[in-house]
This record gives sequence, structure tokens and C-alpha cells, in this order.
Amino acid sequence: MDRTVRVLGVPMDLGADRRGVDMGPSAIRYGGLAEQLDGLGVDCTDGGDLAVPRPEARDPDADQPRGGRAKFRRETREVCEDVRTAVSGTIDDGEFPLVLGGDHSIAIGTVAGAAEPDESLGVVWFDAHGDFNTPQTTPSGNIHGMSLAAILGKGSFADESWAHTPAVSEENVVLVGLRNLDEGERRLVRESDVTAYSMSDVDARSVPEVVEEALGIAADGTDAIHVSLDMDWLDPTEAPGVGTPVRGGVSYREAHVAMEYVAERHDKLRTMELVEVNPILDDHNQTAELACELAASAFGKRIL
Ligand code: EXY
Ligand code: MN
Ligand code: MN
Ligand code: MN
Repeated sequence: MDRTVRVLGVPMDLGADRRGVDMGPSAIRYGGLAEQLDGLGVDCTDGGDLAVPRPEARDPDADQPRGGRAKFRRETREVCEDVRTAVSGTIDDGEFPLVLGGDHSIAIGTVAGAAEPDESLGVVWFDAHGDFNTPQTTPSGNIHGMSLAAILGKGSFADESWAHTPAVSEENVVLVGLRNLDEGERRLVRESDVTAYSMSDVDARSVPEVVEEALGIAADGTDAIHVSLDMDWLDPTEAPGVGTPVRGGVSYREAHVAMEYVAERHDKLRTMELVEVNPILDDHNQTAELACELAASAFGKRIL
């Protein structure tokens, strides 16, 4: 990594039902992120945590979009606009934003901040879930299950400039590791131009082959790429401390080799985020420590 990495914590849990993911940034710091990056010789600064309103302070349904449901939409918009400003400012300072969640709704802000208006940004989304629901299809109203749909302006998100980042074209968006989709979002994924690799595709072809292809699609014709690593991508036996665990995820080694392929793309990598770490559900901070290790692999750590 040729740039200084600036860590930005977003203790956000309004996008999810289960409390605890707001402690993700602290857990990742305690998991040794700075030590991992220092050990690599990566220059790293900590930009601190952004402010997030407490859920008790607001009625989750106080502000609903047309014909749908998105809990804490107003607060999520405020947080994501702050994330956008912090990420964009970090990039303008010539540094690399490493954003720590917090639930996956923060990706709306990260991507908005990463994309310059007149550019095109590719996205690789490592996740057990599609995060492709809209307020019109969501079964829960939780925005962390809508964040990619929001970025792409699906459903009523087309009218929400804070959520929709037009610089991201569906042709340059890749979902990797799907194994849990709701009916409505499954239809939206199929109808879209995003590339979606389920765990069945990973089983049939292998992580190296799928991830190399995914990074190629995100980089094809774009100015930069964003990597969004939802820790529930991994199998819960490796990463139990996540908000929405789903069995049948990737192994410890598969996750590392995926990040090693990410490291090969540092010429185009502009931003990265580590999300959905929930230490309440964890076993001795294991998931946060793994997130730190994976970040090190993504920033070039090699054994030999
Ligand atoms: N698809 C379910 C929903 O929309 O409520 C669950 C979403 C979980 C999203 C996690 C962050 O990846
Ligand atoms: Mn800018
Ligand atoms: Mn997610
Ligand atoms: Mn997920």
C-alpha cells in the first residue's frame, strides 16, 4: 500500500435488528488492526469514530419511504452522509479510507464518498446476503439488507440521492458468496446486470478463480474499485461474531486467499470496509481478530 491508511470507525447498528454491531470498530481495534498494519510497514492513522444516534432516541418507523419500509431511514441518511464526507475527505487528502462497521448500511456512505461524480467505480461485495432488498421488498425493514440496492438506486432508492451513487454501474458490481436471499431480492438480483456468485459457484470453481474473475469485472473500464467485506461471508465456525450468521460460508484460508487477490489490485483499490462484526456474539473477539488478519492480507501480508 503506497498510501497512508486512515481508519474510520462507524459504530452503526441502526441498520440491523440485533444490537452489538455498534461495538465493531472498537472490537476490530482491540483485535490488533494497527499492529497488523504496522507490522506490514503500512503507514496507518486512526481518524476516530463518527457519531451515530442511539436507537432509543428515535422511533424506528418515524420516517418511511413511499410504499415501503426502511427503519431509521433519517438517521441512516445522516450517518451515511457523514461517512461520505469523511471518506471523500480522506481520499482528497491522498489517503486510503479503511472503514470499520458497524452494520452494512454504512456502505451507502462509503461508496458515495469513494465515487467522484464524473468517474466510474466498481464494487466487489463479499457477503452471505444480497443486501439487495428495497423498501418495497424488504421482509424486515432493516437497511443493512438493502445497502447494495440503495447504492444502485433500485426501487424507491432511485429517488434518494443520499443512497444512490450513479457512478456505480451494475455491470461493474459483483456479489461473492451468496447463500441467503429473500424472494424479492432474488428476483431483483436476477433482473439486474450485477454478477452474482453463490456459494455453489464457489464450490464448483474455487475461491481463487471466482475472486480473480470478480475483481476483473469490477476493474473493467472503471476508474477505481471498492471492496466491501461483510464478515458473515465466512463460515460462522470461523466468524461467529456477526449480526446475521449463515452456515456454509468460506473457510479461513479461502478468505485469506481472496484478500491476497485483492492486494494484487492495489493499483485500482480506492476504499475498503470491514462490516458486521458483532463482538456480543463472538468467542473472545475471534471475529474481530480475523477481520484484522484479513485486512493485513488485503494490504499485502505474505508469509514468504
Ligand atoms: N435479507 C434479510 C433482510 O433483508 O432483512 C437479512 C439481511 C442481512 C444483511 C446482512 C448484512 O448482510
Ligand atoms: Mn473528492
Ligand atoms: Mn451485508
Ligand atoms: Mn451479510
